[in-house]
Amino acid sequence: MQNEQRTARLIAGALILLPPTASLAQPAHEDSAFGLFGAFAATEYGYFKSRMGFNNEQDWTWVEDHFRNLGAHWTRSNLQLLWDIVEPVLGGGYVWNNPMLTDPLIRRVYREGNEVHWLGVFHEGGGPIPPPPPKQQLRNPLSYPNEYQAFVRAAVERYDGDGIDDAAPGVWVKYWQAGNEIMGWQSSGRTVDDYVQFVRLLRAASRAADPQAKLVLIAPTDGGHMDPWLTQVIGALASEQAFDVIDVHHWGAAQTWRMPAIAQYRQLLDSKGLSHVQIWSCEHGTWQGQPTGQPSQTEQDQARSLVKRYVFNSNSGLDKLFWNNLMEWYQFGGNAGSIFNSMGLVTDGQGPGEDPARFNTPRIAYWTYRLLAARIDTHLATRLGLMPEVYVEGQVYGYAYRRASAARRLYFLWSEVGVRNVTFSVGTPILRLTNLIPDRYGKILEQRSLYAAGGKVRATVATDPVVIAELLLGDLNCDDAVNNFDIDAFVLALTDPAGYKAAYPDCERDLGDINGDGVVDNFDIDPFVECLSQGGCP
Ligand SMILES: [Ca+2]
Ligand SMILES: [Ca+2]
Ligand SMILES: [Ca+2]
Repeated sequence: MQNEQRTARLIAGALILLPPTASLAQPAHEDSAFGLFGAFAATEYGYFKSRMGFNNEQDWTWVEDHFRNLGAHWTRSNLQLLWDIVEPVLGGGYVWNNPMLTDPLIRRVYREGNEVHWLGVFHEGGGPIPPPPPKQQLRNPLSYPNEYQAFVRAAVERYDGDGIDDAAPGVWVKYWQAGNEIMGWQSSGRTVDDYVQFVRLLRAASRAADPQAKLVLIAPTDGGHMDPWLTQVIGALASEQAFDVIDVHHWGAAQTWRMPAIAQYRQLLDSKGLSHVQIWSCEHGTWQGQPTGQPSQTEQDQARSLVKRYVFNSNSGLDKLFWNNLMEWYQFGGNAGSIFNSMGLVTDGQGPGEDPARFNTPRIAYWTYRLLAARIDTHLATRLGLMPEVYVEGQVYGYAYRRASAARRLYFLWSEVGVRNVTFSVGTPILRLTNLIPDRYGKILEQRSLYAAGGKVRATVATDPVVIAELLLGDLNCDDAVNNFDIDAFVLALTDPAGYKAAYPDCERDLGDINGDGVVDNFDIDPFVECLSQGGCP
């Protein structure tokens, strides 16, 4: 206790010594792997906002609530750093509050308590403008390198959170993307060499404003194979410390959950001395419904694919995945059958194969995303990789994680070929299986305890991905520790099994079988007290 008081005094003293302008504002969870693409927007989601009667502020409140509920910590939007929008007349000054709401939107993302990070995309320019159109053609940054660098410096300085020329306290943008997608760069006739030049301009200008600024490269739109255009860019810039992240967009039908390019990019980057460069997928999704010319997919299909997209690809080297989207677009690009009308974690009920009665309700994939984020986000678990005891290529997949809060493991498993029995080594005698595909209200449909024998557990896996969690003996309240907070739960488990089940629905009464004789009874009391005194059961 004395030590705690001393520590508290030291912390209080240190806080007083900090100058008032010091940046304490960095939102938590920069390492999070869970993002949502395009969630905070200015001119998008018109159909949804109009039906809800939302203005942008109300829409952003709706968005924030969902981020918190989902456990998402990243977002990205393409349109707030369109040079022509922010600086409509060259040399005529920057308009930060413009039709794309650059200032209000970024400030809102960083509102206190949100714990959301924004990836800012410096639009590649040089081609036709996305709607709404103030002009037909965007300026090509390469045609005005000095003016473009001045714009980049001003934008990074405004949102970097260093207390100098900042838009608002709390805004903390550290990652900037050099263009959206490769196609947009190519369609205006620009080459790999032109792009390399663009990256150099951006790198120098962003670092001049913020030495910590990180750069993300422009994205290819298929994770099926490496994009030769991008590999040329990586090769040209490899020796310059010019970028920190590559981005690979990936959608497709539910069964195209694998991104084989991720492992290949990882190998390429490592081979060029770029092992610090991360790989993100900042636009990523699959649909529910039947977009034009595409297979019909159920909400379950979408949710199953979401688990595999996260678990398989992150185990191949993917560091972040941004789902495309929270609320979905309506008639994307004027196309009523676009796949992008039907990918949202929350549906608008519009689009082929969607249920109109489901307007503004979470799809099953929403609940699945939430279940995953609460278990495997970067601050909660460490990847241990493929489970060789169960893995059969094309048939059964299994990946292990170690939880940060305790030395116990989580196992994610699914089968591509129907029901399969698997047996694998585990570290605890009791485990809990949870099916990651709940019902449309988020209710878990399958959850049961598994018991190891001889250090191995046997489980049945099928189409729905499941997580099997090692449980801590004596941790009757399932908070990952064995201590005095477990006493009430232990007493309840001992005296009132039904009451225990009602009070701790996600925990397991058998964790009170401390002496391992198969029943929870008075003979477990003495060993339980011993567990408490030792901070854990032997
Ligand atoms: Ca600044
Ligand atoms: Ca829709
Ligand atoms: Ca406990």
